[in-house]
Amino acid sequence: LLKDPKTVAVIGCQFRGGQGKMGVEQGPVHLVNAGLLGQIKELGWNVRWDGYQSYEHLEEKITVETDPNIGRMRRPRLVSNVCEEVSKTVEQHAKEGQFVLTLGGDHSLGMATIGGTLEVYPELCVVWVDAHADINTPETTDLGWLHGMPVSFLLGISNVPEYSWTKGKLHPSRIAYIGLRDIEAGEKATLKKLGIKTFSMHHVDKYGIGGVVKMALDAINPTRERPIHLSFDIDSLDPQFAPSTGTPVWGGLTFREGRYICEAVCETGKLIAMDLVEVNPCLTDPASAKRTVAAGCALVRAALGEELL
Ligand code: HAR
Ligand code: MN
Ligand code: MN
Ligand code: MN
Repeated sequence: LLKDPKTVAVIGCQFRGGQGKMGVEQGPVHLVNAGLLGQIKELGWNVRWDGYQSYEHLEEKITVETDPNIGRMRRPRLVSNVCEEVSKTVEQHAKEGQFVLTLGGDHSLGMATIGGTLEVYPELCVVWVDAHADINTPETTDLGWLHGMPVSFLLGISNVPEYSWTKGKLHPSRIAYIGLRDIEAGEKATLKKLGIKTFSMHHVDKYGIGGVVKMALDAINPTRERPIHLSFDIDSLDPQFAPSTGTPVWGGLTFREGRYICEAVCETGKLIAMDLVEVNPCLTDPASAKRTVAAGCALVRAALGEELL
């Protein structure tokens, strides 16, 4: 899948337009300043740092005035334009045989990153680790923020002309969730209707994280031949381990459980991309922000093979 010498392309997406809080655009800076790129190199990877992507050219052009809501969707054109651009960047790196690591930024980016890898790996499956299902459609969303909606665009169940670049190629049998505990009624109905594999915190308690990851992979990748894209929302972790995030929910994964998911997915040898999103270092005291960033770095290292060395 990946070309030698094994290279990680790292994209620092300074984007917050898919949600309402300041600061999530600072996630990449804090992760990099914590030494993440050096840590990845130490694991034996070549690192191709793609730089901080600030999207100012789009934010200047697509302002609040020129980007009114579409239905309930907030900042719909800005999110679409940024994600389309990110998607092309991700696709290009994947095409070159590089592992693509995207640092968010908010989780609306998920439609971009997975949209990009799907172009290169049509057989791709997705492990989405999150407290939330992020599968709202323009019809079911309550608040209208796009970070609660990316999966619906990947599946092609949200039809908005401004998002026609999202091709909706992900089959519902190719995505599994781990860590869910805050899902809205409309989302529940969608998940049920499409028969999507969901592993909530209830299942983590019941079967243990080892059992849950195995069941998730058995469902979406039974022979372990498919490439895997891991989309990791830091709010899947319990707030005691990752307090600095926009929508924290109690009762989440322990740090070890989060790490285990990354280790086990890495162990398949099929992981080709990872997103680490919703790290917002500006929402708490500096010590809590530091803890959140350190957890994020450790998750990335595990996904890139730290445990296997
Ligand atoms: N379900 C809610 C919404 O759609 C909350 C969205 C979640 N926040 C995130 N994404 N951090 O996982 O608005
Ligand atoms: Mn590039
Ligand atoms: Mn999310
Ligand atoms: Mn979330």
